Amino acid sequence: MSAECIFCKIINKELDADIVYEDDQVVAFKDINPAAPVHILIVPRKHIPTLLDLEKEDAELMGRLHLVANEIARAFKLDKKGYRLVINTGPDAGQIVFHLHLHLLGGRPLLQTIAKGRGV
Ligand code: DGP
Repeated sequence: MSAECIFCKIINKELDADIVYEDDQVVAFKDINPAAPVHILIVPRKHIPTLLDLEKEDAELMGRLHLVANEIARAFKLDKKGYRLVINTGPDAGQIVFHLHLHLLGGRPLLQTIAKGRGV
């Protein structure tokens, strides 16, 4: 855990968030500034700043994050029409919170672009 990290604070319940899923390795909560009707952030409890900081030992954890995404997608009834996962990595991608997270977006047709922003 990192003392200054807002997602670590959410994970440790020091900061409020609308948590929709948690287990021993993963926590998921609604994005404070949603870009789609369903916009959930899926985060590992382990503080990994960016995808570039992944280590070999994190391979299984990355798989779990994706399985959790499917579970949440089904719970929010996105499994028929689908959803998008986005991982912003570093400043050029617009990453603002340096604790690895998957954006799960769905509930409306998303533009055929991989760009970040309101049109994701
Ligand atoms: P990014 O680092 O750009 O991949 O996105 C970070 C996202 O985190 C952004 O969409 C807004 C969201 N966010 C930032 N601070 C908070 C917070 O305190 N609570 C919640 N629920 N979401 C936050």
